[in-house]
Amino acid sequence: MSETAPQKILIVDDAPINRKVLGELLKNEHMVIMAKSGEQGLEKAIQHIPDLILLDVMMPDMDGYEVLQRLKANPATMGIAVIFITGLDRPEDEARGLEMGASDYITKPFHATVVRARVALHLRLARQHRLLESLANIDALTEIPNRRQFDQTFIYECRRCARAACSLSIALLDVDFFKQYNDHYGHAMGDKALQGVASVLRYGLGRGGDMGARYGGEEFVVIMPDTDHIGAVAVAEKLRHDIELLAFPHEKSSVAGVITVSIGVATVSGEQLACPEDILKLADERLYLAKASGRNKVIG
Ligand code: GH3
Ligand code: MG
Ligand code: MG
Repeated sequence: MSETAPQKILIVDDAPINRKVLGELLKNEHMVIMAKSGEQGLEKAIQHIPDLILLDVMMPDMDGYEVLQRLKANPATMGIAVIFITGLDRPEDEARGLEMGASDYITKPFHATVVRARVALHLRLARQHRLLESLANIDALTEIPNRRQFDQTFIYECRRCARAACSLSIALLDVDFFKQYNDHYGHAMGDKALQGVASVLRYGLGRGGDMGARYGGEEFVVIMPDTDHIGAVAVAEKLRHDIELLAFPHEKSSVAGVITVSIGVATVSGEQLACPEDILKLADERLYLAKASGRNKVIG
């Protein structure tokens, strides 16, 4: 994102006059999105992922504290800065808002210049925060999500799938005979091959909710929420095939003469979702079976 791209601000307030005043104040410099209830605020936050949210506290359907709590519970929205703009001016209200994770607290009636200045400050901080986040969550070599990002998303998806009573699938991929590849072609070529495998995970996953990450070394992992076992094995099989089609020559591989991967797939639902480690263990056991039974295979 360029430094000059306009940043998105979501204003959540049930009073039309407040939305109008704040909108007028900010619309020339920023992209402004409006929501007239807490529920709609959450929907629009997920839909637009704004850089900043100006949040009213007292709203009839869902108050601002609850909206904030829900934003903070969702990895997709937890990083968004939230400023409360509220008529509640008791110190304990302000302290509560800040303790719950709001970035700032502005009491009404507000001064236009102060709102503008604080919005500018938090947008600046949001930019810096996002840059650090992406550095912390993206693998430097392959530029796909790293283990840290995977761990966060995995725990979140396990909880979400448990609540929604759906199944969650995981695929663990490991490059076949990669030590020999490095030994024969050199570490720099090894790095290129890992970038190739990562590009298949980045572009070859069909559904928006699926996420491929570098799990470590020459191992990769794919999370497939709301995906049953048959569907997950089909996705894994497609990935295996696409990686083979990259056709990175690997003359020391006895499997196919090109870079290949072995994949273990596990699907869980219901109570099993309470133990994320077990899902990974199951996928890992199947990956081991795929290795033991000849490599360049999917075992589900
Ligand atoms: P298998 O088919 O059983 O998986 O055998 P393997 O040789 O792939 O497995 P092993 O675990 O023995 O070797 C993994 C190799 O991956 C060793 C390690 O040096 C290499 N590797 C791990 N991370 C990187 C990396 O970032 N770049 C490069 N070039 N190599 C890496
Ligand atoms: Mg390995
Ligand atoms: Mg390997």
